[in-house]
Amino acid sequence: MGGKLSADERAARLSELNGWQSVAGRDAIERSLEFADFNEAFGFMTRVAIKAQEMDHHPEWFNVYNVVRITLSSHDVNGVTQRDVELARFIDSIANRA
Ligand code: H2B
Repeated sequence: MGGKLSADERAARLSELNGWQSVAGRDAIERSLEFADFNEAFGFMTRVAIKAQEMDHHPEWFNVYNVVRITLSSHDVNGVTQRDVELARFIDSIANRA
């Protein structure tokens, strides 16, 4: 289970996601999200953290006040896998409710 997605598979999955793009020079995907304020941003991050812990699959992320920038990559294979797509889908599903 769970090897790196091929370039075609990755492009197909990216097109189904919301606002994700490939990272230049690295096999990873990223999305930036903007919230009303820090409280909403951190509430969102808390929900993602709980999901990441359940999945045992963790984001790389950067937060300044109301902005959260997330990079997803599977460190064990150094590339994008179905686990990253699953976490990205979860992030998309809660982003609009934040
Ligand atoms: N997160 C990500 N993004 N990639 C991994 O390979 C990974 C992880 N491995 N979270 C997990 C934790 C591993 O280190 C533990 C030991 O299961």
